[in-house]
Amino acid sequence: MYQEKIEEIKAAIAAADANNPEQLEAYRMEFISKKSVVGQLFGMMGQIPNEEKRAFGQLVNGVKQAAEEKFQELIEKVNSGSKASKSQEIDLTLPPDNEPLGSIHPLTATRQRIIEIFERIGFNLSEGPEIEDDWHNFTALNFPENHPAREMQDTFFIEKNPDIALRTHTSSVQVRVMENQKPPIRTLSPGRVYRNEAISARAHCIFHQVEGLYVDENVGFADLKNTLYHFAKEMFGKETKVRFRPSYFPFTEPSAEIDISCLICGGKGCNVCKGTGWVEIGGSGMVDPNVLENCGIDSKKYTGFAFGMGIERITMLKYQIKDLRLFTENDVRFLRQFSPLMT
Ligand code: 2NL
Repeated sequence: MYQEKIEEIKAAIAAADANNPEQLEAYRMEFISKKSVVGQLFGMMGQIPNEEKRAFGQLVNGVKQAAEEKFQELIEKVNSGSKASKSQEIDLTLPPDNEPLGSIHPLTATRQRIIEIFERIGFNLSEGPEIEDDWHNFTALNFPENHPAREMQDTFFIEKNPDIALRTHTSSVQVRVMENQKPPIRTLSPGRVYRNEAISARAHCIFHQVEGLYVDENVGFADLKNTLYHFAKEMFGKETKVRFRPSYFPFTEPSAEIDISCLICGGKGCNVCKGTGWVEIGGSGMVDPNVLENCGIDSKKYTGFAFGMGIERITMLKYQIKDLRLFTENDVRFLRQFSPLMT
């Protein structure tokens, strides 16, 4: 009696077909799962007379194997069918999806523009470590032993005695260039610098600087002024005026603060320039002979000028950004405003 039922199931397995995952699952339920017709055959073992159990067991196992082989066959069929249809869906002649592009960070755009201006007049780029020793960040640059910049409240020290700190300016890079190269030197050092300051709209403990250095025979203050005139006109427009105010830095003598005519009012006086008509863009000076000697350059033969500017400051002036914190908050509403910027 069961022989007949088994033949029926075998025929049903042989005739079964599946063209998609749903039909495959229906097949599994009908012929593979515990509750399937094949599963139920095993449950019948109890009712089979002992002398027939062996023959019955062999038959049922045969059905089970046939059901599983067919299942593998159908899985392969469904899988290869779906692959074929998917590859047919791809049209290689279509243009690619437009991935949304980010925008250039305003500090990157400013840095690239500054680099471009100076590269065109013969400056090359130099880079150096952000973690510096005392010599390259302070001592070689003529900072006296008791200078306030050497205090814990101004500089992030990593180790004391010997002192290792996060560089407070990129002058340290230029010290390294002077130690390793012979004049003529014309180099530009952009980079990140660190100072131990409370974060506010006007100050941050991490910011970016670009410094320039020119060392050769007969380099004078007129070269410094003309180089920075050229830079200001290229960067801010040819109507821009430049003035130098006497100042002091440990590493230059004489030293001068660099001001440009206010970009907003053109010099008449407004709230951006606080009524003065001028805004400061950086500092400069003739490299102190002590600094040249510290770096192994003969100060009797060679002279040089140097300058430094804050990239955040230049960017804020150029785009009228009022709060320094916007540069690091990564708010896309701020960043997207610069999407048309090209370098
Ligand atoms: C500022 C002022 C300045 C320098 C940086 C310099 C570098 C060497 C030797 C001498 Cl290796 N000077 N750099 C000179 C004058 C001013 O920066 O206000 N920066 C934001």
